[in-house]
Amino acid sequence: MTALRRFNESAYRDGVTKSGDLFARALGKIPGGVNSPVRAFRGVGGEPFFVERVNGPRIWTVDGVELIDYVGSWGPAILGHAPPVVTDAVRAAALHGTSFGIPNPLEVEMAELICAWMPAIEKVRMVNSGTEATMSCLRLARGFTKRDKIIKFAGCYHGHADSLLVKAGSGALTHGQPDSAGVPRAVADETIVLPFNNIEAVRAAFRENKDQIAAVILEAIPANAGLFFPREGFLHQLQEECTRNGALLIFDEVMTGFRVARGGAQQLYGIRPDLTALGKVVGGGLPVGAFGGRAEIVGQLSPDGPVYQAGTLSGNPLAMAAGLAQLRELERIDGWKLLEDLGAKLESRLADAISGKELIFHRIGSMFCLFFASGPIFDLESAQYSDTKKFAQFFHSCLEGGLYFPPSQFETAFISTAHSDEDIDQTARVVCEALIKL
Ligand code: HOZ
Repeated sequence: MTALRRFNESAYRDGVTKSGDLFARALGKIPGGVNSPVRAFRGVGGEPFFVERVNGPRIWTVDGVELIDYVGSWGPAILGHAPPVVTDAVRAAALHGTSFGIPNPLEVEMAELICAWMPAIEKVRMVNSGTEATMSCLRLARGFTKRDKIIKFAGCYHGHADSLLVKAGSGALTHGQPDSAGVPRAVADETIVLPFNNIEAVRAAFRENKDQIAAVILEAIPANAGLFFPREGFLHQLQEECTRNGALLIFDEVMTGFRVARGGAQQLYGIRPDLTALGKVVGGGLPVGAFGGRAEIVGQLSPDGPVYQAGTLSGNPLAMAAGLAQLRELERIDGWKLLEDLGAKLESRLADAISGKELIFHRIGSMFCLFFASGPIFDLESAQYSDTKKFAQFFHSCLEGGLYFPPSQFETAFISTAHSDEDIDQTARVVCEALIKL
């Protein structure tokens, strides 16, 4: 890779950059200069850069800096950026119109594909974001069970709906605001927050709130407070507790769905959740989410049932075309095997640099995260032992070396099928150098 320019060139130190100018203008008109807080670099210091174009595993900034990207648009870009199968599908669909607001055949194809790949989803509805998907799962669970309370886990992030912005991960955690202002107390009070991987806490919550809990929602593989994993048996125990107590189990697979395996985390762990929320990969880079599950529950949605949910752009033909093209290509190339091989290669290249240090490398397939701690890390509290100052130094060293990782300790990096073996070698070299400099 040739870095046309690097972040440590004098022009960047002096702030005379197109990105700098754009950010100054953005600050005047956009809160924080960004349209989503995770982009703001506040967790690592400095200013975000602006991007002109992306292709495969690479991004080019407006100042001509070339970077190998491990953010992947925060998850959707599993085939890399602008894969021709997706851009061709979007172009072809756009020629037939960008939005109908009337059923279109691609929605049916998408619903059939999702239900085939995730058998726990017997019926599915398309929405426009992961937030909409999780929010709609909660309403559906409350409508179905006729109960109000939900259990979530500290550090899990399920988008920015009111009930879920309590001890949330991702940008909320990065910016030290895991409980958002503006969420009515009465709403937050219906959310019971527990430590991840602690089944005794779940049992106690069910005892103390008998017949009041509608659902337990979780990221089966939490990826918004760094990346950590469910302990052996935890997910099955959760399912047993939900069944015993008449509550629904909701898997938020916005990050893991169609990424960690064709059938997501639920396939890997052999669990059939009652409801599943999807986003990111399913949309091929367009704004898409989906939620679904047992037909008996999803059948409560309007117009069949009393739970209302709607959307002008839901099932949008461009978005369906992009998502279908991406998913079918992933299957054609056996993308999950490729991603595992690339991830394993990166992990093995980093092993020596990490072993024996206060560093923990967590990876599942193409998702990974480096903690600056001695571990073990299995919940929000243990993740917060990571040294975020060291992470910030590491992030900037890598950026100068031509790598773009998520600008926060409390996010997860993504490999795409477009990353080559050479990209992984180069990444490992830069990461090892960055670790030596700490
Ligand atoms: N859900 C993304 C990963 N934490 C963040 C996307 C965003 O908030 O912009």
